Amino acid sequence: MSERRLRTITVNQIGYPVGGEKIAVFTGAGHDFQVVDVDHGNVVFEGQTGTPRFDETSGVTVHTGDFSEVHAVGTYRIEQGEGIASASFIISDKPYHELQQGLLKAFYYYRCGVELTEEYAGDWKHKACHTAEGIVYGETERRLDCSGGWHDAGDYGKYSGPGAKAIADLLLAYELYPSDFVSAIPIPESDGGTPDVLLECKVELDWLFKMQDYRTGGVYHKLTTLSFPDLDVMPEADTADLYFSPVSATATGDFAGVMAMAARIYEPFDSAYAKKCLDAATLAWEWLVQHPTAPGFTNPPEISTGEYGDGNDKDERYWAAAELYRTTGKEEYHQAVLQLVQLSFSKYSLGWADMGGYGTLAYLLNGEDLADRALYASLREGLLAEAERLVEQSRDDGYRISLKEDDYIWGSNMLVMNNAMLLVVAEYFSGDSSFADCALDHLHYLMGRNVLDISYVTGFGDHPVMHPHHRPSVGDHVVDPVPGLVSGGPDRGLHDEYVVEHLQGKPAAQCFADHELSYSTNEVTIYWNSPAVFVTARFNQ
Ligand code: G3I
Ligand code: 9MR
Ligand code: ZN
Repeated sequence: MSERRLRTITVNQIGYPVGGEKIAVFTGAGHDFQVVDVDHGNVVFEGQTGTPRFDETSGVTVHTGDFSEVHAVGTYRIEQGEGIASASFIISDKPYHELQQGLLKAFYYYRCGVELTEEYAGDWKHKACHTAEGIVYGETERRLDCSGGWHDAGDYGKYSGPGAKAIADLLLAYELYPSDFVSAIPIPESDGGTPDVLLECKVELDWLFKMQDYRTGGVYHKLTTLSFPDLDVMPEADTADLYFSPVSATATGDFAGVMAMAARIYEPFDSAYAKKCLDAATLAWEWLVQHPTAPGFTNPPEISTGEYGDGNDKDERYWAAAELYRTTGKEEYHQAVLQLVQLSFSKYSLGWADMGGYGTLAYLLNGEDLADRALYASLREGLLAEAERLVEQSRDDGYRISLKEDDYIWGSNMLVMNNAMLLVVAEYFSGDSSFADCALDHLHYLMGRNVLDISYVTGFGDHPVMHPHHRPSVGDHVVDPVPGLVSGGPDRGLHDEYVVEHLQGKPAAQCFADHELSYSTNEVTIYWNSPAVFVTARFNQ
């Protein structure tokens, strides 16, 4: 990682919406600051920062400067005399339009099994990859088509549960904010009719169908080579055999949930496809009913790729039941929700392992009239209480986000965006815009208002991540990484050799290395991008 002098004034490197709060975070000594119009060179606002305080998670003393009074659309910079300046940023009605498009376009770059053509991928084009049939682990004679979908991350594995989370975020974003998905990305399938977000999700759904064992309804946990290929291997050069790992209850629950959701959302565009989704969801549900208890997935001995282990499958079952109820209205699924909701798991989490939040959202979005009144009220109340807790935690944080010190885990940026998503949903159900303000603070953090003055999205902001642990970006010899990818972010657990060597003793929010070897802090995944699409969609309203 090249050493770079950190700026002492950090901002969202994209910018701020015209209305609402605009805050920069300062770490230097001076308190007076000016907002300068970059195009005209004049000072448009002068202010003073507030009382400094030490922020433990970031390890710096911070103070904030409020320039919410600047309302004119334009490009600005914050300055504090000679040589001290922030990144330049815009103030506009929809500052995050391109960002949202870029975050969504990332899924095209993650595509597997097809050529990424110059027309759509530019310099990041590559040949079709992973087109051979996969071997069903433990059934050497059985080979099945497994092409398509999205690569999971910086590796080329394809994992059913994480894929379902990514689709769920994108479909929820579309469901709540359809007007933000009108412009073409574009992708090869763009037809001006079906929104691109649905066409892109169909790529992953089409692959997910192949992960279901039609004989039983169970869903294979993942599809990967036995071990990870080297870091500079392009997708089309990764030709080792692919294996379907065994069926798991978590994958099957996620599959049922996302397919039931897709059945509802694709119905107006393609009812035959919607029926196919619902049939697959129903079959998966039958597997779950027949396997009321199942051990958590662990890698077979020969397989060392991502495990995505998760010992609790109640949350995935709950999500499946809630989506099936919402889509079909059938009482059996309602009864299943009422039973599952009593079990022990988080009802508000949106992580790849903890999918209970999606069940709760499905139940609430279905409306009070079709719900058990008491359960509806308690889930709604619980959601708002959780959001309120996030707001309070954010008040205590120097960079105004809800992560506490021990929340800086592998993929902490997923937590940043998941929490923002929950806040946005709380606004949706309560109409209380203070939840949205707090969610926006989380986006500001992601885009540069953080102790490392870095935009965690490749290709966006004036100091973005440049060296993600992403095999195509390492192997393609193009200087810039594939754009629009959300990096995992600081992980205080120091889970790879590179950070163990370089980041000992750093405060939590500084446990990040923009280095391709740091897979535990600087990898990218589809399910870190997807909640960011949801959040930006809200702020493009
Ligand atoms: O939840 C616990 C928390 O309670 C505890 O306080 C904390 C302390 O470290 O750990 C938390 O668990 C972490 C877990 O992620 C949370 O989701 C584990 O430490 C951490 O090791 C685990 O990391 C996962 C990582 O794989 C290693 O298993 C990431 O979530 C997961 O996103 C990542 O996924 C990989 C795939 O395996 C392969 N493909 C790339 C992908 C991204 O790196
Ligand atoms: O590249 C792999 C990455 O996608 C995974 O998230 C990570 C953790 O499972 O592992 C990476 O592979 C590394 C392996 O675990 C250890 N040797 C170095 C590999 C990176 O090239
Ligand atoms: Zn591939």
